[in-house]
Amino acid sequence: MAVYLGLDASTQSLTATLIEVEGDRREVLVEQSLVFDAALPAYGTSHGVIRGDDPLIVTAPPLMWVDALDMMMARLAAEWPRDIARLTAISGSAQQHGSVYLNERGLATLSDLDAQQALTAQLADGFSRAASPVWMDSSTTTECREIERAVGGAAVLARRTGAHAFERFTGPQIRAFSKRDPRAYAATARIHVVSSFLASLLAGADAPIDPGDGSGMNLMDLTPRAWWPDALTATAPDLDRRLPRIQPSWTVVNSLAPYWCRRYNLPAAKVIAWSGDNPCSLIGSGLVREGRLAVSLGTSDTVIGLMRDLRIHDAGIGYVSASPTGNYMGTTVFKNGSLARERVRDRFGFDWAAFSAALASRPPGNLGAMMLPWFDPEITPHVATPGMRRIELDEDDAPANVRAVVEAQMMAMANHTRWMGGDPSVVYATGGAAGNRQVLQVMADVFGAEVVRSRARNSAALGAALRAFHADTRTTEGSAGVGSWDDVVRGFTEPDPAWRFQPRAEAVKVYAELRERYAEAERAAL
Ligand code: XUL
Repeated sequence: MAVYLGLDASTQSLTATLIEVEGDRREVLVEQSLVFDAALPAYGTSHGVIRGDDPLIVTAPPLMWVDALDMMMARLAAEWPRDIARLTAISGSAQQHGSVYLNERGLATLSDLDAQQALTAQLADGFSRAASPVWMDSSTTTECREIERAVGGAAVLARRTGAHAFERFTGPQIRAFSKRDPRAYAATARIHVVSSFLASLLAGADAPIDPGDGSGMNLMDLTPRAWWPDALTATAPDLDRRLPRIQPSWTVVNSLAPYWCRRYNLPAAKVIAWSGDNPCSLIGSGLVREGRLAVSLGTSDTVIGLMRDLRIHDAGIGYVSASPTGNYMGTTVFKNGSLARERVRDRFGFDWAAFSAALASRPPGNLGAMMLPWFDPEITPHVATPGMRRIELDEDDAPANVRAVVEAQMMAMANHTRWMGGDPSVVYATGGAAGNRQVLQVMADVFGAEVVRSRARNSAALGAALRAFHADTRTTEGSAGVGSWDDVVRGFTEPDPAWRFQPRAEAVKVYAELRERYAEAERAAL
């Protein structure tokens, strides 16, 4: 019986999902997380990141991700040796856009890992940049405009790469680094995204970037799924030789490096290319057909959906990526996700149960009280100068503030994701806050669609495990292989019957009007 491992290196934690597949028998064996702040306090992160004096700059130590991977593999091998002995293939998912800068030594170390020494010791001096910029960084507005101008405008860039230049995207981040620290840039031999970096460590080889994560860089030509020379030239000198190759999401990079096999007694499983967390969530939520959306309520709130045909939003809301199924997908990100909900919760000294009770104590529409929840700089809509705004909202009224933050988030998501394919018939809720029934009822009422939740707690890690399964059955000689993506996800992604929420007609009517008012308030504030 084959066992597949999916890892998800998200902003705040590393999660491992082990699944077993044997014909129609499909089972999640293990779901384990390691939270960076708690498990690896020496790196000094808060919520997985480091913020300095400049609120626009947000980074994470790449060595922390290395440490976490080592720790997780050791734990899996020690605690589930019998399952791990049947490990057939591994893939992974990682927060998108973040970049890792290796010097010559670091690049050489990838293919020469020594099983006698911890990974961190071998890689400690392998970076030309100690701090990796992550998706929460919004310090590169100047570079975004420079890149757009150099390629002939924002619309040209979007048509080629799927996106206007976004501050967090890897290309603008690389440009900023090459300008701010040209010597360190010159000492950079390889620039990986988080996903391809971690895949490289498992494979003991320089792993490719898959087209799903490559789409989050403002550097890849979306149709041929290859680096776009104009974007490379517009971004930084000699970038071509610093980037890994782009290869399909189902590429077998190598077998698990001897480091892992010797050190933890792991089998030489296939290492499949990693992808971004949103492309992996698409699979792990079962969004292998159009007309379904997934809303992930995590550090960021992210809305994704499969697209058969390429559709670009002209005004630069959201972006289009290559999907791991071989099609396209739309992604729209709202940065003020769980941190905004936590701010409101903490301001009134609530725990999540009290937060839910407060939410349920106010009617749909919140008696007209509204919030623009831009505690941090916002991605959608673009808000450079943060600041939460209240509209007819008493700042000391706890239930009203709780309802206001949740309604605002849901209305912003519903309004700004229409471009991805119209109103969805069903919304799959995932992520931490999807465990809150009151929040999901608001989501159903605002979207006017059924909201469901699947049994898997981490759709990105599950999606990575399912991609490992898919790639393995494609490549196993003599195997019939899986017929379709519907077959791949079958038995893992069906909605949990205990977690289905129907839109309520009265509330849907209230929100239809309120969504217009909310859009108006956004326009007025900007
Ligand atoms: C996607 C995005 C975030 C990160 C972190 O564009 O910025 O969703 O992938 O999860």
